[in-house]
Order: sequence, then C-alpha cells, then structure tokens
Amino acid sequence: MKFNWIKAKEYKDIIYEKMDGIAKITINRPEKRNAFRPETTMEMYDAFADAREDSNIGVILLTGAGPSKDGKYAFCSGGDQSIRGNKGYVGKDGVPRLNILDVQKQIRSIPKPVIALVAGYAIGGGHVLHVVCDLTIAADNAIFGQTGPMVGSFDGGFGASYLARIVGQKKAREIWYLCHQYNAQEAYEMGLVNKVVSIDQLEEEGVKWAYEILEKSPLAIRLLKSAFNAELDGQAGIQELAGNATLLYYMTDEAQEGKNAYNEKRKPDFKKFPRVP
Ligand code: S0N
Repeated sequence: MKFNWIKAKEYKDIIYEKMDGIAKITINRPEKRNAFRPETTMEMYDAFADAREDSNIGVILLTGAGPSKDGKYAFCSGGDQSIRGNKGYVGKDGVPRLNILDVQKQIRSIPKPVIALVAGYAIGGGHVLHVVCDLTIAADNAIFGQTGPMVGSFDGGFGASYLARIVGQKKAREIWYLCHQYNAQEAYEMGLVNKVVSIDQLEEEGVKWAYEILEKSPLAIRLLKSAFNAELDGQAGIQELAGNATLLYYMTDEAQEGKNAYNEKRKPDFKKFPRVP
C-alpha cells in the first residue's frame, strides 16, 4: 500500500516525512548500506527533535532507504568506516565525532514510541539503533548483528547493557564476541524484534502499529515509556519519570494554587486540598 507521506523538511542524508500523527525518518545512503556519518547523525537529531516538539506527532518510524542499485536492503550498517579517524567519525568540518550516542539517548528519552522498521542489514551501530527503539518490526530479509570486535570498535553503552536486558546476558555476549549474523526468524525467537513480516508489508505493518498506538491515551503511553526507561537508566531514567510527575502535578488545581498565590502576592491556601490515603 502507498501512503501519502508529506516531506516535513529537506535534508541531505535522511528523508523526513509526516502523515496523520506519524513521523518517518529514513536514513538515505543506500549505496553505503545506510551507514551514518556525522552529518547524517546531526540530521537525524534535528528530525527527532522536530518530531518531539510537534504535538500532532504521536509515533515515529525509523527506517532505511532501499533497495540499493545491487538490489540489497539495509536498515543501517553503523558508522561510515571510510571516514573513521583515530578519534571518531570525521565530518566535512574535519571534527571527529561519535554523535550517534546523542541520537541513541534521544530515541530513548523522546516521550513518544519509536518503531524501527528493519529491511536487510541492521549491523554494528545500525543494530544498536534498532535496539534502542521502543519496538522493532523486521522484514523477512532482515539480518542482525554486531561487528565491533572485527572492525576495531565496540559500543559498551546501550549497545551492550540494553541488548543484554532484551536477549539475556549469554546471548548478548555471543552476539558481541562472535559477531555472527542472525536472520529475522532467529531475531524474533530471541525477543530482539516484535514481529516479522514480508518486505512488501513492512511499512504497512509499521503504520498499522502506529495507528493502534495513536488510538491510546498519549499520557499513558508517555508515562509507560519513561517507566520502562526508569527501571534501567539510573538517575537519568528517574529524572525522566520525575519530569512526567511534575508535568502531571502542574495540571492539578493544587499546583495552580501555589503559582497563583505567588503571582497574586498572597499566602497559598493548600488546606483545601485533601491528603489522600
Ligand atoms: C552491512 C554488510 C554486512 C553488508 O554486506 P554486503 O551486502 O556484502 O555489502 P558490502 O559490499 O559490504 O557493502 C556495499 C557497499 O557499502 C559500503 N558499506 C557498507 N557498510 C559500510 C559502513 N559501515 N561504512 C562505510 N561503507 C560501508 C561498502 O564499502 C560497499 O561500498 P563499495 O561497493 O563502494 O565498496 C557489510 O557492508 C558490513 O559488514 N559493513 C560494515 C559494518 C560495520 O562494521 N559497521 C561499523 C560498526 N561499528 C559501528 O557502527 C560503530 C558504532 C559507533 O558509532 C560507536 C558507538 C559507540 C561507541 C563506539 C562506536 C565506534 O564508532 O566505535
């Protein structure tokens, strides 16, 4: 099925579109299996920030452009090794960066579900990207794996610890130590993806899941995401959950009384608010 996506902003390395409360970010470097360079990552950061700020958007899809000229698909093959220097990935400005880590944190803390739609390779830092998404729908041609120890790299952050929470310690160590590749069915069996569909159904399924989420209470979804994160993310996770508690508190008459009293230069009257058991 063809959807009426509307381009939301012009970028070089990604395509950013919106439709009916859904934002879609597509990494668009198919000739490099959608490997990211610093510029790609900056564009992704900008698009995710826009999707966060846009109150009409409730769900974000993250995917990769394809197929490439050789007919192969990729979600993302991680950092662009051709511009990797000795301090990070070197962009056009000559500055070495590992700014994909900022996007990983952004995907986790954005208060809206992010769904990875994976066709073809999700490898290296591209694999970590789908891992940090809330949900993953895989095409039946999807291939998952880490390459770090083969190419002189590793991701000891979410790419290790959160992966282990998802697939278990033994499996996560196998994935990193052996650098094997796993097909969509194997990924499904280890709980790494939520569903496997045929490649021509991938976007349709993603949109269907997004619509289902959009029918639910936005605050409940927001609080659930921060609750799932809080259990894993230490003080940063608690900060997110606490921020949502503050948001809810601001919505009460009790909190409004405090603010109004300050602005009206009077003593607040909190006595009228019951202390529930
Ligand atoms: C994806 C693979 C398995 C696909 O194999 P296939 O189908 O045989 O295609 P190829 O012929 O290999 O590739 C087609 C063309 O695409 C280029 N290309 C593919 N991947 C990359 C890439 N990552 N960087 C640059 N170019 C890429 C190929 O070169 C080829 O082009 P031509 O035809 O012109 O030669 C296979 O391609 C593969 O294994 N790719 C490399 C995967 C990889 O090792 N990725 C990097 C892993 N590391 C990270 O992602 C680091 C993540 C990160 O940023 C990080 C985070 C936290 C802490 C540290 C780091 C860190 O950077 O260290």
